[in-house]
Amino acid sequence: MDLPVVDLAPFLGTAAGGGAAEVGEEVRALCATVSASLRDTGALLVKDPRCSAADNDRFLDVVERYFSRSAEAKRLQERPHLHYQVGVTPEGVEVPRSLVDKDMQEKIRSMPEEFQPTTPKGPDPKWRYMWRVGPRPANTRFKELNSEPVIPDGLPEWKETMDSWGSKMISAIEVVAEMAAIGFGLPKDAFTSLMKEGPHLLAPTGSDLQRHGSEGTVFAGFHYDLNFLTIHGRSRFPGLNIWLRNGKKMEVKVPVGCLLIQSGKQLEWLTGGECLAGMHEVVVTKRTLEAIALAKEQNRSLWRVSSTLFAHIASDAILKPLGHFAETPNADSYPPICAGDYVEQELSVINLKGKDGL
Ligand SMILES: O=C(O)CCC(=O)C(=O)O
Ligand SMILES: [Fe+2]
Repeated sequence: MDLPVVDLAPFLGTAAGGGAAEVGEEVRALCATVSASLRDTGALLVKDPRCSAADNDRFLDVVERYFSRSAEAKRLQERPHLHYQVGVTPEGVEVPRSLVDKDMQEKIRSMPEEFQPTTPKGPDPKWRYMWRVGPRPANTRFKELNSEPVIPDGLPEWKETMDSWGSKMISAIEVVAEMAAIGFGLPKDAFTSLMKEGPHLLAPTGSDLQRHGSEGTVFAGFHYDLNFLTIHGRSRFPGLNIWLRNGKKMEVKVPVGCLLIQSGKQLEWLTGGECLAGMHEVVVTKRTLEAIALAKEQNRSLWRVSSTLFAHIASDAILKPLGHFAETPNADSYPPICAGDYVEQELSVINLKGKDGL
């Protein structure tokens, strides 16, 4: 089974002209594909004419150059006292949920062996860079730490590249969120109205395949993302496995020029469990090894960079099953909670206050 690829162009044409009422048959069918794929696979591939493969490459090039600096040089951008909310997070800091969550470990043991995730032996050996995207609310109960963005020296294109890729990814997510809402039979802006001024983060990961390139190495241990929707451009090195709703494990192949969307826990909340947060892991696989061999042959960087962006529901907005999802049998499992409180609660489990999307 392959993930469907949905072209956002037809919807973009329609949306420019008006609301959901004017959405025609063809576009309505695309919206149904979006919601069905998020429900059945927790993921979706999209093509957004506003986000080109060249944009993705420009982003990967800059972040690759940054991660290939020495550990000491990168640590100049480390802000542990700000709980790594901005700047770089070194390898060995992020802890996969499957390492600390007993319920999750229980669930893993009950899975058929062929679909079990690779067991991480400790914290993730991946680096990450946190860059805030989009405006924040003037008045909020959840003021993010008052910290300036951290800009690495010697990369003059950094700020513009991060801001530009970040806002493109948010635009793509907003369209997916509108299409999903229509597909689920909700008003077009059911999700996007809650995303306004959310604490969105562009949070690329960087994994050193030179040092950690043997088959089975776990870069990101089995987990779900606690935000609303996650979007990634194509990575130059594959390795992402996702779990479908039917429990099967699937290796994701992102075609050139496509973006990968994954459902997070806040979407699960808003749909009363119709969509479950997609479980996933990043592991060095045979396909990663092939990509490593090719990169070596072509003298390219051996840093695996992801272009991950975590899109969030605004911290002061209430998470609860929306519209008809409030009537579903599972709705009681998703009581109303402020998105900011929910995020803090999740982070306390993995004991990394201030880290999003893990
Ligand atoms: O490195 C990646 O490709 C994705 C990592 C991931 O799942 C995450 O950052 O939440
Ligand atoms: Fe993730």
